[in-house]
Amino acid sequence: MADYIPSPTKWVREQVELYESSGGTKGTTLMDTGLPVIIVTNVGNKTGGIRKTPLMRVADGDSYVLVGSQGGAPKDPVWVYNLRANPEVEIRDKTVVRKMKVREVSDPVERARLWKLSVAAFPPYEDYQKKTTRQIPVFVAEPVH
Ligand code: F42
Repeated sequence: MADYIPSPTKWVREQVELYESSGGTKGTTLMDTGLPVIIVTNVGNKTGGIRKTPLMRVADGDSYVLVGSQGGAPKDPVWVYNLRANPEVEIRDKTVVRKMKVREVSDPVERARLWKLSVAAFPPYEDYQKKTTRQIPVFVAEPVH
Protein backbone atom coordinates (compact mmCIF):
# COMPACT_ATOMS: atom_id res chain seq x y z
CA MET A 1 0.00 0.00 0.00
CA ALA A 2 1.53 3.31 -1.11
CA ASP A 3 1.85 6.25 1.26
CA TYR A 4 -0.54 9.18 1.19
CA ILE A 5 1.24 12.40 0.15
CA PRO A 6 -0.86 15.39 1.27
CA SER A 7 -1.15 18.47 -0.95
CA PRO A 8 1.55 21.09 -0.31
CA THR A 9 -1.25 23.72 -0.39
CA LYS A 10 -2.55 24.29 3.14
CA TRP A 11 -6.24 25.05 2.45
CA VAL A 12 -6.49 22.16 -0.01
CA ARG A 13 -4.82 19.73 2.39
CA GLU A 14 -7.12 20.86 5.20
CA GLN A 15 -10.23 20.44 3.08
CA VAL A 16 -9.19 16.87 2.22
CA GLU A 17 -8.55 16.11 5.91
CA LEU A 18 -11.93 17.45 7.05
CA TYR A 19 -13.85 15.83 4.18
CA GLU A 20 -12.26 12.41 4.70
CA SER A 21 -12.07 12.36 8.49
CA SER A 22 -15.78 13.23 8.72
CA GLY A 23 -16.68 10.41 6.32
CA GLY A 24 -17.93 12.96 3.81
CA THR A 25 -20.23 14.90 6.12
CA LYS A 26 -18.09 18.04 6.58
CA GLY A 27 -15.94 20.22 4.34
CA THR A 28 -17.84 19.13 1.24
CA THR A 29 -18.25 22.57 -0.36
CA LEU A 30 -15.89 25.23 -1.72
CA MET A 31 -15.43 27.83 0.99
CA ASP A 32 -18.16 30.49 0.95
CA THR A 33 -19.60 29.51 -2.46
CA GLY A 34 -21.48 26.60 -0.90
CA LEU A 35 -20.94 24.65 -4.13
CA PRO A 36 -20.23 20.92 -3.80
CA VAL A 37 -16.78 19.37 -4.07
CA ILE A 38 -15.65 15.78 -4.70
CA ILE A 39 -12.34 14.18 -3.71
CA VAL A 40 -10.34 12.35 -6.37
CA THR A 41 -7.85 9.80 -5.03
CA ASN A 42 -5.23 8.67 -7.50
CA VAL A 43 -1.63 7.51 -7.83
CA GLY A 44 1.25 9.94 -8.42
CA ASN A 45 2.92 9.58 -11.79
CA LYS A 46 6.48 9.81 -10.46
CA THR A 47 6.29 9.07 -6.74
CA GLY A 48 3.70 6.27 -6.92
CA GLY A 49 2.23 7.87 -3.79
CA ILE A 50 -1.48 8.34 -3.07
CA ARG A 51 -2.71 11.80 -4.01
CA LYS A 52 -6.05 13.35 -3.04
CA THR A 53 -7.39 16.25 -5.07
CA PRO A 54 -10.60 18.12 -4.28
CA LEU A 55 -12.42 19.30 -7.42
CA MET A 56 -15.79 20.89 -8.07
CA ARG A 57 -18.61 18.37 -8.37
CA VAL A 58 -19.79 18.35 -11.99
CA ALA A 59 -22.10 15.38 -12.41
CA ASP A 60 -23.13 13.93 -15.77
CA GLY A 61 -25.47 11.04 -14.95
CA ASP A 62 -23.32 8.40 -13.21
CA SER A 63 -20.13 10.14 -14.30
CA TYR A 64 -18.22 13.20 -13.15
CA VAL A 65 -16.47 15.84 -15.20
CA LEU A 66 -13.03 16.81 -13.87
CA VAL A 67 -11.87 20.29 -14.91
CA GLY A 68 -8.15 21.16 -14.70
CA SER A 69 -8.76 24.88 -14.26
CA GLN A 70 -6.38 25.65 -11.40
CA GLY A 71 -7.96 29.11 -11.19
CA GLY A 72 -6.92 29.98 -14.75
CA ALA A 73 -3.19 29.63 -14.00
CA PRO A 74 -0.90 29.47 -17.08
CA LYS A 75 0.04 25.81 -16.49
CA ASP A 76 -2.06 22.68 -16.13
CA PRO A 77 -2.29 21.39 -12.56
CA VAL A 78 0.08 18.52 -11.80
CA TRP A 79 -2.80 16.10 -11.12
CA VAL A 80 -3.61 16.21 -14.85
CA TYR A 81 -0.31 14.38 -15.58
CA ASN A 82 -1.09 11.87 -12.86
CA LEU A 83 -4.51 11.09 -14.38
CA ARG A 84 -3.07 10.75 -17.88
CA ALA A 85 -0.55 8.20 -16.57
CA ASN A 86 -2.83 6.41 -14.06
CA PRO A 87 -6.51 6.65 -15.02
CA GLU A 88 -7.76 4.37 -12.22
CA VAL A 89 -9.17 6.58 -9.47
CA GLU A 90 -11.48 6.54 -6.52
CA ILE A 91 -14.00 9.34 -6.19
CA ARG A 92 -15.64 10.40 -2.95
CA ASP A 93 -18.90 12.35 -3.33
CA LYS A 94 -19.92 13.13 0.25
CA THR A 95 -20.47 9.72 1.89
CA VAL A 96 -20.25 7.66 -1.32
CA VAL A 97 -16.90 6.32 -2.53
CA ARG A 98 -16.68 4.64 -5.95
CA LYS A 99 -13.94 3.22 -8.13
CA MET A 100 -13.85 5.01 -11.46
CA LYS A 101 -11.76 5.28 -14.59
CA VAL A 102 -10.98 8.60 -16.18
CA ARG A 103 -10.39 9.55 -19.78
CA GLU A 104 -9.38 12.90 -21.17
CA VAL A 105 -11.96 14.40 -23.50
CA SER A 106 -10.55 15.40 -26.90
CA ASP A 107 -13.62 15.21 -29.14
CA PRO A 108 -14.68 18.86 -29.63
CA VAL A 109 -18.42 18.13 -29.61
CA GLU A 110 -18.23 16.07 -26.43
CA ARG A 111 -15.93 18.65 -24.84
CA ALA A 112 -18.31 21.50 -25.68
CA ARG A 113 -21.21 19.67 -24.04
CA LEU A 114 -19.21 18.85 -20.90
CA TRP A 115 -17.74 22.35 -20.70
CA LYS A 116 -21.26 23.84 -20.72
CA LEU A 117 -22.26 21.45 -17.96
CA SER A 118 -19.15 22.39 -15.97
CA VAL A 119 -19.79 26.13 -16.26
CA ALA A 120 -23.41 25.59 -15.20
CA ALA A 121 -22.18 23.78 -12.07
CA PHE A 122 -19.37 26.26 -11.34
CA PRO A 123 -19.65 29.55 -13.29
CA PRO A 124 -16.09 30.81 -12.49
CA TYR A 125 -14.68 28.15 -14.88
CA GLU A 126 -15.66 30.48 -17.72
CA ASP A 127 -13.51 33.32 -16.32
CA TYR A 128 -10.65 30.92 -15.63
CA GLN A 129 -10.61 29.90 -19.32
CA LYS A 130 -10.51 33.59 -20.33
CA LYS A 131 -7.52 34.19 -18.03
CA THR A 132 -5.26 31.67 -19.78
CA THR A 133 -4.18 30.81 -23.33
CA ARG A 134 -4.01 27.06 -22.58
CA GLN A 135 -7.14 25.06 -23.23
CA ILE A 136 -8.29 23.86 -19.83
CA PRO A 137 -8.13 20.04 -19.76
CA VAL A 138 -11.40 18.19 -19.20
CA PHE A 139 -11.69 14.56 -18.08
CA VAL A 140 -14.67 12.29 -17.55
CA ALA A 141 -14.64 9.82 -14.67
CA GLU A 142 -16.85 6.82 -15.39
CA PRO A 143 -17.94 4.05 -13.00
CA VAL A 144 -16.03 0.78 -13.17
CA HIS A 145 -18.56 -2.07 -13.34
N1 F42 B 1 -8.50 22.65 -8.98
C1 F42 B 1 -8.89 22.54 -10.24
O1 F42 B 1 -8.03 22.50 -11.14
N2 F42 B 1 -10.22 22.44 -10.58
C2 F42 B 1 -11.20 22.47 -9.64
O2 F42 B 1 -12.38 22.32 -9.97
C3 F42 B 1 -10.81 22.62 -8.27
C4 F42 B 1 -11.75 22.69 -7.21
C5 F42 B 1 -11.31 22.72 -5.89
C6 F42 B 1 -12.23 22.69 -4.82
C7 F42 B 1 -11.81 22.67 -3.51
C8 F42 B 1 -10.43 22.66 -3.25
O3 F42 B 1 -10.02 22.56 -1.97
C9 F42 B 1 -9.51 22.69 -4.27
C10 F42 B 1 -9.92 22.74 -5.61
N3 F42 B 1 -9.01 22.75 -6.66
C11 F42 B 1 -9.43 22.68 -7.97
C12 F42 B 1 -7.55 22.77 -6.39
C13 F42 B 1 -7.01 21.35 -6.60
O4 F42 B 1 -7.41 20.52 -5.53
C14 F42 B 1 -5.47 21.34 -6.70
O5 F42 B 1 -4.92 21.72 -5.48
C15 F42 B 1 -4.97 22.26 -7.79
O6 F42 B 1 -5.60 21.96 -9.02
C16 F42 B 1 -3.47 22.13 -7.96
O7 F42 B 1 -3.17 20.78 -8.26
P1 F42 B 1 -1.66 20.29 -8.40
O8 F42 B 1 -1.69 18.82 -8.66
O9 F42 B 1 -0.94 21.15 -9.41
O10 F42 B 1 -1.15 20.59 -6.94
C17 F42 B 1 0.16 21.00 -6.66
C18 F42 B 1 0.12 22.16 -5.65
C19 F42 B 1 0.81 19.81 -6.01
O11 F42 B 1 0.18 19.04 -5.30
N4 F42 B 1 2.04 19.63 -6.33
C20 F42 B 1 2.81 18.54 -5.81
C21 F42 B 1 4.11 19.02 -5.26
O12 F42 B 1 4.58 18.34 -4.36
O13 F42 B 1 4.59 20.05 -5.76
C22 F42 B 1 3.08 17.55 -6.91
C23 F42 B 1 2.09 16.53 -6.80
C24 F42 B 1 2.21 15.37 -7.74
O14 F42 B 1 1.15 14.93 -8.13
N5 F42 B 1 3.40 14.76 -8.10
C25 F42 B 1 3.42 13.59 -8.94
C26 F42 B 1 3.74 12.34 -8.19
O15 F42 B 1 4.30 11.39 -8.76
O16 F42 B 1 3.36 12.25 -6.99
C27 F42 B 1 4.28 13.78 -10.17
C28 F42 B 1 3.49 14.44 -11.24
C29 F42 B 1 4.30 14.65 -12.54
O17 F42 B 1 4.11 13.88 -13.48
O18 F42 B 1 5.09 15.60 -12.58
